Parts: sequence; C-alpha cells; structure tokens
Amino acid sequence: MGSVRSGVDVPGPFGGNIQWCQCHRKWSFRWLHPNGYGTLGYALPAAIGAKLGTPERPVVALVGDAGLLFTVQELATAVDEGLCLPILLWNNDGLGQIRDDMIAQGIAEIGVSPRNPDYIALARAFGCRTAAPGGPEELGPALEDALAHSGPTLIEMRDPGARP
Ligand SMILES: Cc1ncc(C[n+]2csc(CCOP(=O)(O)OP(=O)(O)O)c2C)c(N)n1
Ligand SMILES: [Mg+2]
Repeated sequence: MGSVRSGVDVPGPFGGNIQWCQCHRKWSFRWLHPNGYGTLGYALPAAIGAKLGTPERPVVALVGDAGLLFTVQELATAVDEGLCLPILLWNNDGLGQIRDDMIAQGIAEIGVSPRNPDYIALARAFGCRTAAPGGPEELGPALEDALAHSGPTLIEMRDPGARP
C-alpha cells in the first residue's frame, strides 16, 4: 500500500480485508465505502465510476474474494472502457469476516469457505490483465506497473494461511 499514499481514490466493499485497511491506513487518500449496509460488490463498480468521473486521478479498487464475485462481470466494462484501474484482490478463500466471527463465537463454520474460481483465469477470460505478486515486497512494483497500464489489472494476493 506504500504506492497509494496520496491523491488516490480507493473504493472498497466490506469484509475483513476492508476493515483492516480502515483501521491501519496511515496515508491520506480518498476512501469510498458503502457506509450503512456495508454492501459487498460495491468496490469494482464504484472504482469504475470514480475513474470515469475523475480520469486524471489514480483509482485503486480493494476487494475480497467473496465481494468480487458479486459484481465481477464489471471487469468487462473496465476492459471495454480501457480504464487504468488496479484491482487489489485479497484472496483468503472465504467469507473471512463471517468465518472469523463464527470461530470466535464457537459455532460451526457453515457456508463460509466457498468453492472459488481461479480468479486469474476468470479475469483473463474478461480480457483483463493480471498480476500475482509472490509476497508483500512484490506488491508495490505490481501496483506501480498497473497504474502505468492503460487498462485494468487484477492483482491477486493470496493469504498464505488459506486453502491451497
Ligand atoms: C451483499 C452483502 N451480502 C452479505 C454481506 C455480509 N458480509 C459481510 S463481510 C462478508 C464476507 C466478505 O468476504 P470477502 O469479501 O472475501 O472479505 P474477507 O472478510 O474474507 O476479507 C459477508 C458475507 C454483505 N456485507 N453484503
Ligand atoms: Mg475473503
């Protein structure tokens, strides 16, 4: 996230990944978030709208693996419009926030570890560029690279503790 220090619009939906970012962000950037219902599926369409509305500003979308699936088809729009748009996907192969709550409450983890698609293959099927940084040290360069590209880039970061 060192690459998105300032002057960047960052739409995110809801989930553990977004709450972590909200708690830990140290930099000043415009943060777009669906306050109230905290609706999953918000980030990608909101990022597309932000980029179309202010093309001179860098925009980055932050999404979880479950959240992205609500509106993943909008990748086609981002590709068609040729939008410079890094989409940071935090893939922990699960509805992490709900799963963590279930574990904390000592109740059965039901329906929170879905059968996920191969997100890199899915993005490529929409004609979207992809990147898969091997670790945090590769994330900054991948983000810089995506911000220099004239189309969207799905950047998948995998939780090393998640299912293979
Ligand atoms: C439309 C919608 N359905 C359900 C929820 C409830 N909900 C909140 S967080 C969450 C899991 C999100 O998973 P993911 O996007 O993968 O983020 P993670 O918590 O794993 O980082 C769900 C289902 C919601 N916020 N919005
Ligand atoms: Mg998740």
